[in-house]
Amino acid sequence: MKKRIVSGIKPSGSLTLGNYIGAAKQFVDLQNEFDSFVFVADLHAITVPQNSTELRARTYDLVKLYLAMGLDPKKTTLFIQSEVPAHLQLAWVFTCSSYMGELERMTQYKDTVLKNKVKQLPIGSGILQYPPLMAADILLYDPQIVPVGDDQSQHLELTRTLAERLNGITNQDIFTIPETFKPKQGARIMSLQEPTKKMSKSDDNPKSYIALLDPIAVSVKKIKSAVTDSEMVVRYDVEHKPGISNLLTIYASLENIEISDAQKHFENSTYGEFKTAVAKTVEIFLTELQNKYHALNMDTVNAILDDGRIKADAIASKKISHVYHKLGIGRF
Ligand code: AQP
Repeated sequence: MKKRIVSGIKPSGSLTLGNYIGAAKQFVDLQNEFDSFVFVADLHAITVPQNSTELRARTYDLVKLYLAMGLDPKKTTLFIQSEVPAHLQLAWVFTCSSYMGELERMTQYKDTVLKNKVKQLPIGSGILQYPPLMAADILLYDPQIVPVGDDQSQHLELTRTLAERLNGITNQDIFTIPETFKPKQGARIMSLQEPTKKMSKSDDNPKSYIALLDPIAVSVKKIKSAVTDSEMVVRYDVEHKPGISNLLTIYASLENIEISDAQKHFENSTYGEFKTAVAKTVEIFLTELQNKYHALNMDTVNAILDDGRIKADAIASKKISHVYHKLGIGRF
């Protein structure tokens, strides 16, 4: 039997180059080798307030982008998280078996608390419960591998802890303990404007990220105005040259080469020449992606999602019944 992978992305904004390089690119590469499940994490998106029309549109956008990137519905079960009720059912089990201290320690939670305090916004409790839902998303399908970017490693570690805890409570291996799979390079693509900070789709400054559906000319301009340094040498050094290192990582990831080879390629280039070359690589990648995205129609997308929902639900509903049974929930 093939080993399984599961992962998802939340439609909380327009997908970025960071989401692609750190996560989605791996989904595409791994689908040939693994039994693959990829979903749109729409329930995660509502941990922060969303406009309903935009959320629905972004959900479809994300599915179309998954397909345009190369996810093949014959190899990958593609579905929407909210259409498989067992995600929320199992999330409650993990909510009850996780501790406040563990949830409050999560960096993503702490960052949101800080951000909202500065903006004087209330802190929704959903953001605290994000990791139990993520644990459910994963453990329902018993995957061996979960491909994610660097920022999700901590949540994955908690997922493993929760799985082990439940296995311990029931004295049975009801959950497979999954391994985190991060790309060799590009696990954390940085903001183009503040390269010590992660590129994020919900960043207030649109110049900080490349949105995959941005007009190409806008993306080219964003690369060309990316923050660098005054040394004028194209060299990979994350600590002292985060901006240049980030652009080298983007270039190497999209060209499918090692960062060291990219650095060699640009050793005699000026920053202007280097940025022009990175922008060209991004332009070629986005043009191909957007052409494929625009060629997809809603009927095709809906048929793929119907099929995905049926396949995912069959596994997930069986799993939740098993978990409830083991925990003594419901009738004999
Ligand atoms: N900058 C990044 N570099 C590499 N990988 C990244 N990922 C996100 N940003 C980067 C990876 O993309 C996957 C999906 O992420 P998500 O949408 O579920 O949540 P996120 O990690 O919170 O992504 P964003 O873009 O930062 O969203 P917002 O701004 O809404 O919070 C994950 O595997 C993630 O690691």
